[in-house]
Amino acid sequence: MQTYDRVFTGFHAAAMATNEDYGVIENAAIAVSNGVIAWIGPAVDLPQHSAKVIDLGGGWVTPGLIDCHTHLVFGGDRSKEYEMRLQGESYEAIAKAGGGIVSTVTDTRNATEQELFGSAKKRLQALMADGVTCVEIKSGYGLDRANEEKMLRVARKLGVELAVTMRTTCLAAHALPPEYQGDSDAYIDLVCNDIIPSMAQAGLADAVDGFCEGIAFSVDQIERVFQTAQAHNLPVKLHAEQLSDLGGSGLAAKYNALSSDHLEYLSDEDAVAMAKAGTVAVILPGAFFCLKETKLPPIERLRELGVPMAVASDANPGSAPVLSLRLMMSMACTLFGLTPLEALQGVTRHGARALGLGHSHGQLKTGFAADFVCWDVQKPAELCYWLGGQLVKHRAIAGEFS
Ligand code: DI6
Ligand code: FE
Repeated sequence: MQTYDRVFTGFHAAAMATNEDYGVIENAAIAVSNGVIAWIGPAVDLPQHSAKVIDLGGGWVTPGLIDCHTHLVFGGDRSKEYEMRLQGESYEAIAKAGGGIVSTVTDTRNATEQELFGSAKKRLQALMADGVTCVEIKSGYGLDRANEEKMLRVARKLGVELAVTMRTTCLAAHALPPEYQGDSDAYIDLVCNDIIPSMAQAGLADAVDGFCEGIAFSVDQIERVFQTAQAHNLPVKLHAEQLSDLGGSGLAAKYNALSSDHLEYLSDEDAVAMAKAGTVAVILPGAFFCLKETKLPPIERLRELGVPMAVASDANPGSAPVLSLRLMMSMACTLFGLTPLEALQGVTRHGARALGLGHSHGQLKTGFAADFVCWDVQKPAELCYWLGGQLVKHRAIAGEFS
């Protein structure tokens, strides 16, 4: 007789445990112990047990969705800028004129930890209502030690209070703060000599990210950031090739980055480098859509090279005010040409890998976290097919059922 904490039955599962297919298990059962999947398979094969059984009453169970790239903690909003862009102003022109990211920096610096917590909590609850059980949150709107750390303390607290799996990323190299105008190297000194060491010491960051772009930092500057991260045993990731090709993804691959994100302007050479390094390509169709971009990321080539593709929200106040990861799955299919299977892989097994959690999250598999969602659908492809709506029937995080 097996002893489990609880057993779930009454559903079909898309286990997402291989690269090739959904890993369908019809009429499945999942047994959970200590927050981990202790057994999964067809219900008829379930070992004899004495645990409480919860019948989910139909639908499909997938791994809980993983949003591996967000900027959920920030002050204020940028709806004014949205209106300006609708009038024809470009994202880059607004940034150069002191708006854009820097305006969110002012609002974030002026916000208390409680205020940031309150506004980010609502956004995270929206993502969770649409199936997210694991989320990454970046800093990057503080741009000094105290405010960058404030952002990640809020993120950590959100993880605890909402019982979501939380990964935090130091994105101090996101934009040049106004007080360093004209001296971006001096700001990179601050990032490398002060902000990253302090965050590493405080255990506030699980990874280090940067924005490698004409309106942000150069490849050489980002390389200094990566070297610092490495010296503190923190894995790296990068915003690269969103608006132009600077070769950031090649640098990311050189530093064995967990992921390189955006990639609309990715060169073939850098795609090959990512494949060799095992760096995940995180595609962000929400930012592409909101900025009305036209250059598509080289999906076919990434597929051909076997680069794992993750899909994320990029939830941020400027280029992607996104509150639904499922909507991003849909856009990844419609705008970028992913299949619904690839989109689901992108928010489960590959999203996990982009966070360094590929060994424990994003698949329904023995020994993996019991984070899963039961969806009110007849087929997994419906997760991409429906835009909006309430498809989540039930959710379990670390086996805790709601
Ligand atoms: N790329 C993005 O998509 C966000 N940051 C970045 O480096 C945008 C951030 C913002 O506009 O506030
Ligand atoms: Fe981003």
